[in-house]
Amino acid sequence: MSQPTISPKFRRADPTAVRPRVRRRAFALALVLAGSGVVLAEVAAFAPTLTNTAAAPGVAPEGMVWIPGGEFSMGADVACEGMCEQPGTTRDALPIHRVFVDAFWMDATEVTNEQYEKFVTATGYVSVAERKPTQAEFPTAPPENLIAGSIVFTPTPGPVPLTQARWWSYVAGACWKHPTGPDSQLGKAAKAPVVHIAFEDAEAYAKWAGKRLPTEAEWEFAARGGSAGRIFAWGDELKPGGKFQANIYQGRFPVEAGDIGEDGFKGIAPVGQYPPNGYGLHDVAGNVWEWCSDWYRADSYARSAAAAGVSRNPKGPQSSLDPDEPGTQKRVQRGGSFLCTDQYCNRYILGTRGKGEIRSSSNHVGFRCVKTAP
Ligand SMILES: [Ca+2]
Ligand SMILES: [Cu+2]
Repeated sequence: MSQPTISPKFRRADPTAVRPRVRRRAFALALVLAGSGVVLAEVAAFAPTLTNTAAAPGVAPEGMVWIPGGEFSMGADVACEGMCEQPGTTRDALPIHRVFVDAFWMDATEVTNEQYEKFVTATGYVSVAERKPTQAEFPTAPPENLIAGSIVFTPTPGPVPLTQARWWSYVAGACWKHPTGPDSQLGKAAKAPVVHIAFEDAEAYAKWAGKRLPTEAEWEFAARGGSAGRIFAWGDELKPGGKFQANIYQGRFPVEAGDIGEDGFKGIAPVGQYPPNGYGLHDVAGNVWEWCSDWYRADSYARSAAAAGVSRNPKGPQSSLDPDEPGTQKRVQRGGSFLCTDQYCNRYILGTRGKGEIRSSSNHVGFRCVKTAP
């Protein structure tokens, strides 16, 4: 048990980034990566994706699609204004650097409640959010705080400063079966992505299913769908032809009745409601964040780029370091969620990175799995 200093009330790190205006960085720029000690004279631009040519080895496992692998440019180079640079949409997603990944199978959609329930029925698995935190794990927490639960998005009565994330509540009894608390029902949401999944829950499911979590590089290669340098998984326009391509957030954030659902969904959506990307993957942007197997470090890309050459099948750094919360152990999360909005956090932008404390869960984090090709 790993988080002795953090009250279970505050296990989850807040999502980050504020008020972006998306535009592409047109020129190389001088960049000092805080904390890394690495100073780069310029940021490399995107280069074409070199897709492996080997065909899929036989029929895809149920619900999975073939990701051919290859060499690609990893990272994000959109620029933004205002509060966006604290901590910045792309600050940890630079520099753009070349990476090679082998082929693999990937779940076409996020893991659903229905799928997760099969796992629980077969194994009796109890998720982190369902376990009562112990005094041994949280020696400084008042006993009354040691209650099983998870973090739930709680809209505010009115507008609030976006510099403090006041829209998260620790809700006793919230878990995958009860996404917004004990009074909520699983039944209606069989095809919705499972949420309130801590890292070890996702790993346990993957192991049971004979799969694993994607590395961050695999996830991004797959999300790019064979293209290179796009701002979004579907192109460079947020709403091509006026149509949303992902379940994100429209309306005033994060107020009550603020989520107006112009994209077809207020809150979470069932999986697969939007067109798939070039590899047949649904919802690689929006809906729920997806765990990756890599430890999160803000300077991972600077370290990869400093190593020179093409990084082959990278598995991420050996340990976690988020300068915003140096004491916490975080893994990478990707894709953004139904709460992402350009007013606050626009990590539906392809190549941007998220992170989560490994034993924390919330109602906008889920996962999908991959399987190594034979
Ligand atoms: Ca929406
Ligand atoms: Cu976001």
